[in-house]
Amino acid sequence: MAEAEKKSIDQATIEMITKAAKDECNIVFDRAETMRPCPIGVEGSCCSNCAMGPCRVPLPRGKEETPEEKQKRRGVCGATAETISARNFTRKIAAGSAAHSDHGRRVTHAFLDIAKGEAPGYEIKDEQKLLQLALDLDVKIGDRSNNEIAIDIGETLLNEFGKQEGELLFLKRAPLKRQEIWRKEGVAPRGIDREVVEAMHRTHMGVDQDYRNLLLQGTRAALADGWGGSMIATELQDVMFGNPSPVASQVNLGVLKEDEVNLIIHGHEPQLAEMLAVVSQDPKMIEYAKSKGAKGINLAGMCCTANEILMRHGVPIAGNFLQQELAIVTGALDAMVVDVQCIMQGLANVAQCYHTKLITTDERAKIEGATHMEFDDRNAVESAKAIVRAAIDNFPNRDKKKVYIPPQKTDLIAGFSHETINYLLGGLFRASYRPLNDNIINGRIRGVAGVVGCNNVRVTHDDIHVTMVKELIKNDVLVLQTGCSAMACAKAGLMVPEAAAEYAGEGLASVCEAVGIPPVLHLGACVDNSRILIAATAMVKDGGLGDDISDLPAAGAAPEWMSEKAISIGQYFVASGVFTVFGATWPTTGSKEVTDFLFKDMEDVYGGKWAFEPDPIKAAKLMIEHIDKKRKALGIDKARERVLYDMEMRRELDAV
Ligand code: XCC
Ligand code: SF4
Repeated sequence: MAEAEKKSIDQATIEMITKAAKDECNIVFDRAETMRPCPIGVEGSCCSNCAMGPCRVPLPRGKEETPEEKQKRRGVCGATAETISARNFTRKIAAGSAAHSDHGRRVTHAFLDIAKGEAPGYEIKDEQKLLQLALDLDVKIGDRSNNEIAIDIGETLLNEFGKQEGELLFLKRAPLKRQEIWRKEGVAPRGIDREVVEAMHRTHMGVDQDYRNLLLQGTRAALADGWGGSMIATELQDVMFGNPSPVASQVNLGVLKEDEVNLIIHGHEPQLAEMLAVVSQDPKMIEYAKSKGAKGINLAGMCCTANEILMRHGVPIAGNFLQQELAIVTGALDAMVVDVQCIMQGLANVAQCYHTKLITTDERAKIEGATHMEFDDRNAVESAKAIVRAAIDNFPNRDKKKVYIPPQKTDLIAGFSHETINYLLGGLFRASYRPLNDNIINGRIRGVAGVVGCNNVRVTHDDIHVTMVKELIKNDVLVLQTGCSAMACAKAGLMVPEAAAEYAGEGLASVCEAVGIPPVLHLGACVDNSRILIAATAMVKDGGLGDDISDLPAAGAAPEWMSEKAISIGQYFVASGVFTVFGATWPTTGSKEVTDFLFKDMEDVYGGKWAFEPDPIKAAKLMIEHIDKKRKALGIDKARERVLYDMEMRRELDAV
């Protein structure tokens, strides 16, 4: 096998890795070879929280440790491997929660600007969701205008970030039993910022030095993400930009066009992307592009910003996390426009090998060597136009000899918000999760899995996602996806209705075919993992599947994770009652106690727990085992056997 073919299962990616080598351009796949992971850091056993260190407390290799030796395995301050491991894990959660929540905060500010009429070009698009939110938050509706209601909603939610006492308001959306667990354990978040700050404080040198107590705060900071910052982001984005509904599009580097100005928007926040989607279709802009010799303007997305505008506008996706540099390697990308998160600094370097203009747009995320063109949502149209113009101006600078766009692009259907799943399954007039629950109870659908998260260059790109998801749907597990994982499976052709017949088990396929949905549903960006929490809660409330999220035949996974945000997501899923399996690498292997707490003890309290399994088939099996365990506890395991028996008989009859 050629070197590049070990690095990805995606043909476009393989071709671009080969092209980068030919063009002598250093990319992430090369850097991963020269930069090997630190063996001590990778197991979570390095502390650099004060200047007496960094201290390394790795497990002794190749031999059992005596209790005396373990006693001595400490940092200079006396911190144990447990403390160091739990501190590092908690800090990852804090960073992940901070990232999602600061995104949520920025969205809330934009929402308020729009409601106050200070952000021309935007409007409240989804009135129904606005009113629903008002009801949820006890905001008066009466005969007030949408904007008046929105101002109250915006202010109420903005207050969630700096709140010092009480509880986050969205916790009330969870099943009652779940809320009680959180209160009893003392992990109900008080305010979003407060939990992140407290996590940073408690992990500072010489503060919290009991790993259980540290992880408790980690849980609280994670819940402040899932049921706080991320949920606020999703809700307000939907109200401002429209609740997603099923939409057809395409994914992979082949969506770039040789004869048009190619502009990619990459990162996470949708405000600029929304405006770019509008401005890039402006006839005057297209005219301008033509004056430079291009046939039009081609906007595509990358990473989660891509998911946002895919879900709402059907804007095509150029690729997932590990393809960001490769988009530039095509030689056909005129501007790479970035906002925040998951933006590799390597982009600046790769852009120098080609003509691509790298444009940063957020004051929180500048990159040396990039052009900074700040985006201001109060002056959105003009800001976005300036960016599109810069891309157009760069079109004539393409070096034609260096242009090669790989042909791969795959069709997909995206846009499955919690509400659309509701309508699709229940019908417009009696929207409900009843049919989904019924099909789980009668066994056609075995259970539900959320497969989410990043790419990680330490494993074969996309391979782990696709292998795991294929195994799950083959076993009649309906898969809900977000993030870069969704893109991996979309590229592999799993997000079209026809995939049901080709890849899904008979039970799942029969339901998908009846409703006309793919067996793998795209729910959006990583902040939209909050949609999975809401969907899970709706399933509980609809009845027949227990009275808590932890009773559902459901599981979660992030098989190629790399970001700290993924750790925060995993922790809030586990603390919400979901069995969650991560692949690639596990950051607490340096402490048996901390790992046992996460992999075993958490289940006693929260009904959910972590697992680590890098092999995607084995990981899928763990998820299926868990789903079957829950089916059994609900007393619906027999129903499934009947369904399978029926199908067997049908097949035999067909054969006659
Ligand atoms: Fe980033 Fe969200 Fe991970 Fe992809 S999946 S690499 S976090 S873009 Ni969220
Ligand atoms: Fe070492 Fe303790 Fe300082 Fe960490 S806090 S670097 S373990 S002395």
